[in-house]
Amino acid sequence: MLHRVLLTGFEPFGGYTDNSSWEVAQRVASCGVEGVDVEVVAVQLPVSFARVGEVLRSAIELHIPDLVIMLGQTTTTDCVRLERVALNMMDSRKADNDGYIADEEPIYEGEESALFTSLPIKSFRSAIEAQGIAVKITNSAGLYVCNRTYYEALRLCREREGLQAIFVHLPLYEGQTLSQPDKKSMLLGDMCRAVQTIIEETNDKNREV
Ligand code: PCA
Repeated sequence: MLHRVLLTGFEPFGGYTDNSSWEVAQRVASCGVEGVDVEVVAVQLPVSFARVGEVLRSAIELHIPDLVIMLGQTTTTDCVRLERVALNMMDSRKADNDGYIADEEPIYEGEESALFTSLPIKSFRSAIEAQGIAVKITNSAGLYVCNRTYYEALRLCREREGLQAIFVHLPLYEGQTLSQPDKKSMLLGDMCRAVQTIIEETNDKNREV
C-alpha cells in the first residue's frame, strides 16, 4: 500500500506562461485517486540546474513520500512519455531560468553514468494504453533540467529505503497551443488520468508484496 505520493511539476520556462506538468500535478493533488487511500502532495520545482536538486531533496525530507512522480513538459511529443533512465550529464542549448547554459557537465563527478527506475514501467504503459491514452517508454529524458532532476531522485532512492521514483514527460495541454495549432498537445484530463493510473498500479503492486 502507498501512503504518500509526491508529485512534482515545473514552473514555466521557454517562453510559455504556464507549464503542463504543474497544471497536471496540481489537479491530481486536489482530486486524489478514486479508490486509492493515498495522500498526494504537489510541489513546484524551479527550472534551474543549480537549484532543483536541493528543492527536490527538501520536499522529500518534508513529505517523506513512498512514491515520487516527477512531471515535465516537452513540446516535441503528443503522448505521455515514461522515462526509463537518467544520465549523469547536463548539456543544453537553451539557458535555464537562471540564465545558465550547461556544457557537457556531470551532475555528480565520478558517479554512475546512468540510473534506472525500479518501477514497472511496462505495466504502467499497458495500463495507460488500455484507457486509450497515447503513451510510450523512452530511454532518454534529454540532458536539460528534467534529466538532472530525475538523476537526483533516483540517487535518493538508493539512499532511502522504500522510496521509488519515475519521471514522466507530458505534452503541452490544449490551452497552450491555441495560438499555435501546428504544435502537438493532449487533453489535461488524459494526462491526469495517466498519472492517476501510475499511482493505482504502484499501489496494487505494493499490496501484492
Ligand atoms: N521540461 C524541461 C525542464 C522543465 C520542464 O517542464 C525538460 O524537459 O528538461
